[in-house]
Amino acid sequence: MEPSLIVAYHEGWTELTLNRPDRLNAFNEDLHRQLAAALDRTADDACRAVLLTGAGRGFCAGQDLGDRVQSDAPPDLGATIEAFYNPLVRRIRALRKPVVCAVNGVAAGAGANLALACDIVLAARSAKFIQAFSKIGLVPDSGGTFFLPRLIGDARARALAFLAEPLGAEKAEAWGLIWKAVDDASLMDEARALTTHLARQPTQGLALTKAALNASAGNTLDAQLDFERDAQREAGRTPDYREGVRAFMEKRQPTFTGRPA
Ligand code: T3D
Repeated sequence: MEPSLIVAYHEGWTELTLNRPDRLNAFNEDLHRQLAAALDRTADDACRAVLLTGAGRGFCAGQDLGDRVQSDAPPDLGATIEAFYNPLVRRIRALRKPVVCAVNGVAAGAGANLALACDIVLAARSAKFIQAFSKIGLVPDSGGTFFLPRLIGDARARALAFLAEPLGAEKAEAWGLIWKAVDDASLMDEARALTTHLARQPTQGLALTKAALNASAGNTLDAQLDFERDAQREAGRTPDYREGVRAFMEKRQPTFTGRPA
């Protein structure tokens, strides 16, 4: 049987491919468990960046609704959010390395918000983002109500959430929802080149930058200034900072190891 997640190890980075293409990579429990375990393995220092994408013509269609055909009692969706979707978003945000998402096709429901939880999102020009929840009476989850207004503003967030209209990749880029829309044919080359580049950068510094940006959403300016001070103190102790300064002074390219202080 095909694995629901394909894991490919490269030098310094890991590529994770959601692999249920006949269901547009919708999540069942097996895929959740596989992805959680794979993300936990990327915490290893040897992995300095992660690339997430989908197999086939879709990125991810959110929850597999085939598993939600109701019998008599309604399901407790709060329990599955608590068990699977919330931990997934938390894992990605807490990972001390950049997570790139290559949205290769439609990203709907929790699939769209999974992409938004990643650090840098590239999307194929033909890809679409759909807050599909309202069509089945649900609420945007997996951080949708957090990420959308912060990325694109309240007016657009409300319309996308209430109307579930598809948002094309180019408009998503223009609105600031994602980093970049790229030609379909070059998506994976660009995404892999970007992830390879990130895997050679000062990993500890990027981890601290990620933590600072994560924290800024809930902080006052004062608290954020304190956070930056502490993060900078930690970054200043890393071998990569020393190497970066030396390389600059010696007018050569730095070689970063990603090692902690
Ligand atoms: O339940 C909980 O635990 C709570 C958490 C919820 C999180 C959520 O994500 S809720 C939202 C769930 N997702 C959706 O509502 C999206 C459903 N899918 C669609 O609306 C459409 O499929 C798309 C707009 C994403 C793509 O449309 P299109 O026309 O390109 O493809 P299609 O023909 O609809 O889908 C292709 C196949 O994938 C099809 O199967 P078939 O007919 O070829 O055998 C379709 O049934 C299947 N598929 C697509 N999405 C899902 C799915 N099967 C199960 N679950 C899906 N979510």
